[in-house]
Amino acid sequence: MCGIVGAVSERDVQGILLEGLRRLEYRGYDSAGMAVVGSESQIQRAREVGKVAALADAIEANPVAGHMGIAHTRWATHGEPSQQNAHPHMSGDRLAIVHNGIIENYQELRDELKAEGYEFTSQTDTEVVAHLINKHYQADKNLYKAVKTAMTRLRGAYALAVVHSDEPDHMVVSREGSPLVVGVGIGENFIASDQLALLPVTDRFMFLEEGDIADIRKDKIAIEDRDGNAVERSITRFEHASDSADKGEYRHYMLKEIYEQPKVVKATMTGRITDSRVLEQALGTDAAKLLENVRHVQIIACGTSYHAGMVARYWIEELAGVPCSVEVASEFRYRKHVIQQDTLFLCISQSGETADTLAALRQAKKAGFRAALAICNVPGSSLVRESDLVIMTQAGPEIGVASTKAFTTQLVALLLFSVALARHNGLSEEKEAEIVKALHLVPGQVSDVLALDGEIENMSKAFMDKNHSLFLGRGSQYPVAMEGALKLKEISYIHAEAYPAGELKHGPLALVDSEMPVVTVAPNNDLVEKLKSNLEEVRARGGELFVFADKAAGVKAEPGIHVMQLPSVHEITAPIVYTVPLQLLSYHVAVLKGTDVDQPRNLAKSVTVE
Ligand code: HGA
Repeated sequence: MCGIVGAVSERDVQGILLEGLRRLEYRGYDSAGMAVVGSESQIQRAREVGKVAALADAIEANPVAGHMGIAHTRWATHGEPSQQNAHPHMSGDRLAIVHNGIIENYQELRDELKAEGYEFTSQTDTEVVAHLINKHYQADKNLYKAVKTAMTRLRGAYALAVVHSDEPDHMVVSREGSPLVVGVGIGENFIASDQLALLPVTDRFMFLEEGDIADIRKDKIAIEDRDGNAVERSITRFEHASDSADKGEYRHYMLKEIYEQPKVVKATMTGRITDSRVLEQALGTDAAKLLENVRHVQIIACGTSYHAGMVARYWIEELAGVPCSVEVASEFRYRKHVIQQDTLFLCISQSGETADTLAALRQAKKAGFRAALAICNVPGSSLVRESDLVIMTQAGPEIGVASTKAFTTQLVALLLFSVALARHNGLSEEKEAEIVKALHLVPGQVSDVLALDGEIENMSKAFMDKNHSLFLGRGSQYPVAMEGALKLKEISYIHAEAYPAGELKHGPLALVDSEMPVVTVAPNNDLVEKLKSNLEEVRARGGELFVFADKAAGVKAEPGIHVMQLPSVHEITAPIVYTVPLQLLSYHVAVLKGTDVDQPRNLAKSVTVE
């Protein structure tokens, strides 16, 4: 997830670009660079390996002054972090480009361009784009046209910003699959991967849409959509309420974080999928090599992250046909294990500092696993630094102790991983396209569930004076039930247990009576008929049922059975969507009980102790 930033102004842009990069460092931090068109209409470039601070030092020693420039902080996907591979990339000495994303057909384009005499100085896919644009520039010396023509050849995901020193008064930007926002100034304009990068210079933003190309001048912004129509993109003001460290209009951080899910779930897939494919290299430069011969996956995590791992086991075994074990870190680290050959170690932690998970990772690195992959929300955390591959979730800071958006974004990251692994194990293109299409629908489906908040709040009244509850699910919904029960325990202090519904009759059914509400998640999968029989078992003992179900599942409301209809979702993505009503239910029960929702008793957010 690289970060790009650009500015066209009356003033020197170096400081604006550097500050933008510092604010984008959460997206990438293995190298950074900047290219500025100077007063003599020549491009000056600085690139450094490491953090933005290293670039800042380099620029202080050798300034790159000018009124227009582009800058980049990198998280390598093609080619190791090195100065040669750092952006901006140039074609000749007059054209420079920064890029966030992955060009899937870069090898084919690279061969073609090499045959035409273009020389490559990096291993990146980005340099291919630089030469491709330059090639088209030669035809009629028009940067805008050259970028537009080049776009027709690019497959994959990208946000691009391009400058040419012969056209020193504008830059051309475009996006497909990776985010790009235009910051609107007075007598100056900006672009960036994220509006946060530009807050020191503007609070007015235009969000480019997929396939857009834009001409950015200091006093003019012109945008065309993918069909070549001139379009206006509305200007929105940055609302401080949407700042992550602020509760805004919400009563609690937890509620705000539940409501952020459509946005952050989308952010976690953006740039990593096309319409129909997962971009494997978005998982890291070496992803293909490391995933190729994986014969077993060992997942390690704690708490909510452990539940995410349990969902992933269903995906990994079903889609990839690769055996997968899941274990809590505090157990794993204190026992002897037999490591099967070619096992991938996968650890999941929101903070990346969870003591037990970190200790397990450190053991694993000595123990002969094939490689370690981390799924994490905090860039630069210990887990991220110490793993071979990393998939960052894009949840933004999570402040409520009870995890919500971190969980659903972990699920998205795990599904991307499962599909990438499955591709090495015979997943058909059709099946991959079906899953990716289903993923694209998830943010909208989560919003639909949020619209049921009022009804769920109503439902929550039935739990207020209860001391115990059961949560049931089958298949990949069993871990969803576990996560629902954990949420209720954590913030409302009601004892909640989750069971695979088929286990009821082996014991817990003895507990069921009118004082024991039973919550069930029932998407319309092939286990639904079996689940309905389990519900009958509860009903026959006087238990009150609260069922979150797909309409097509045919669960009927009747006395003692409360049914909340959820949108129809694909079976694979259902765990992500079905988590949300359970979060809302716990939240409302806790509010009714008057507990401290954001900081429940006895618990801490980042568990950095054993
Ligand atoms: N493929 C480019 C950009 C990487 C990126 O956007 N990472 O998130 C590179 O490897 O430099």
